[in-house]
Amino acid sequence: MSFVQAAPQLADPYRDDRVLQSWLVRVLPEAQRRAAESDFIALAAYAQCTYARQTSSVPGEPVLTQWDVWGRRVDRIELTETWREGPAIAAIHGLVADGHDRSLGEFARAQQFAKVYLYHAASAFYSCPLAMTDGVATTLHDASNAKLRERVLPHLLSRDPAAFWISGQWMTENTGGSDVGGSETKARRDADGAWRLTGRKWFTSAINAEFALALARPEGNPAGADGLALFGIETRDADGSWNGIMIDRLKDKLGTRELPTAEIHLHDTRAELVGDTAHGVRAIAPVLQVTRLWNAFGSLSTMARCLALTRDYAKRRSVFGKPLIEQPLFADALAGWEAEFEAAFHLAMEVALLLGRVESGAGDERDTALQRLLTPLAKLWICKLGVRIASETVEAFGGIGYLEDSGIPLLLRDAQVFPIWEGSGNVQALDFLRALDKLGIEPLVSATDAWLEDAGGTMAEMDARIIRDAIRHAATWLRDHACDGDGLQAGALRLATTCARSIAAALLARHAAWAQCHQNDSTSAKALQRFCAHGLDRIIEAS
Ligand code: MFK
Repeated sequence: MSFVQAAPQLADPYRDDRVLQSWLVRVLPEAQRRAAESDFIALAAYAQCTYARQTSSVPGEPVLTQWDVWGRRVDRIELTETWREGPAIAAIHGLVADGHDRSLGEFARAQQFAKVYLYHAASAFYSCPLAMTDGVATTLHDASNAKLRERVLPHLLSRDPAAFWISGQWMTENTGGSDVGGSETKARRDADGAWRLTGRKWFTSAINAEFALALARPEGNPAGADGLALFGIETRDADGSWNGIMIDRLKDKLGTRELPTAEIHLHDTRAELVGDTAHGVRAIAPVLQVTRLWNAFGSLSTMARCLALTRDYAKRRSVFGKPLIEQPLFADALAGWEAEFEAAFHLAMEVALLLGRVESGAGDERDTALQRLLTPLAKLWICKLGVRIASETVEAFGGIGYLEDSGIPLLLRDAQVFPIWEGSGNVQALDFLRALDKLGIEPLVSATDAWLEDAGGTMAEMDARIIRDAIRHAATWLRDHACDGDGLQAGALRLATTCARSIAAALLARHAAWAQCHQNDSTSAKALQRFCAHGLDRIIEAS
């Protein structure tokens, strides 16, 4: 028989992930880590199970049936197998609940996002509604409508699959997803004082959700973002029929194809005010902050999957007399991507830690500022990096990587959603400017110094200097452009990328020093050198 190439095998996403394992030991208190370990192991096993399913069958897609055989409008959606499994996996392993579990203290978010990292690549984007559910729960904690809060929150945070609800977030309309102030959906009060929404929502992902938050403009309110109010909607009536919602069609997307994303019309849909009759964009901001962190973790999870498959394949694939992994050029390229991934991992995890610290009350003003500043940076840089690493993965597999039934093209198509979902890279860069305007860049400069201080003498002096210089260059550039609105906007992406990479490098340096000292492992230190050699400073690319 002629030669047949051995297919790659997916290593254990928990036990065989050096970066995750080392981070868990350094950061999570031992008792908490041991308590969460059965969930980590189960989520990794589930990932291997869905990978086997994915590579042995054609992936399904949701199916919308608008009319039944008798001519009744039903808008019924059939979900794929992985989606039908989603509620039980999410509830039992606390993928949303952990982040809001005060008994986990300041590490609640860190534990939650370690699980999200393990689950996302297995989830066929069931992680999307979980991200929105998490963001909506975060918003509802502070909702002044206590009745709504007390009725809905227990469902969103339930660990019981039978009681668990997912939530959508309906912001984007035909007018667009970035400039939300142009939204056209109207809100009016009916005779008995209940709010009714009418309009068209254009990108409603997970339309099977039991609940949604939506922006709409109460009658008489002014145009623009401030005239919008935030509403909560239970999507179904008590008899299971839709609450004034018509599904026009499911979107035909490049990726995320198991995720039912719909165009819908609202016709007098019953809704409840979350709080104020205006300032809805401000009210929905916590949803954006949380889902943007989920985006970063989704991208990280995809990168981890890409790199694990590439590494395994490179051991099985022999060319020009030896395995690919032993070919110096291939090994060098892979080490470069692994270094980028590792730095990204430490940035995302730091944001998760900061969020947990702030929400649990353990954080101070500096933590609050850092969490606000680092969220758009993590979303921006990590989501773009995911696309590049997925693209390199396709290339590493050569012709097979270009074939659908290898499962590899799916990684690239799915990765492409991260820079778009919940605001493009440019929107994140502008959000970073918005945050800098309120908080200044000093928290980033002093935090970078502190992390490098923690890294101490174990790191190369040259790398420490490169990192310090890059973040200071960003601060100088910002000061020089303070009175130049157009220049500031034009350079926002370069500024944000410089800051993201400098901070990721400082965080990797801190971890590398710890791993060298406590685990006698210099792999992270080598990754740091490699990452710094790629360059941190994107501002110099200007003009
Ligand atoms: C897996 C899924 C697959 C499905 C495919 C997905 C395809 C993509 C579908 C989409 O449409 S995704 C796009 C979703 N849209 C977004 O993520 C929104 C993007 N736009 C923004 O993020 C804008 O910055 C935003 C609408 C939030 C605000 O812009 P505005 O209208 O110019 O408002 P403004 O005045 O800057 O901010 C209003 C208030 O919110 C301010 O508070 P104050 O009134 O107290 O001053 C801001 O400080 C506050 N705010 C804005 N962004 C914030 C924030 N607060 C905290 N954190 C933030 N990030």
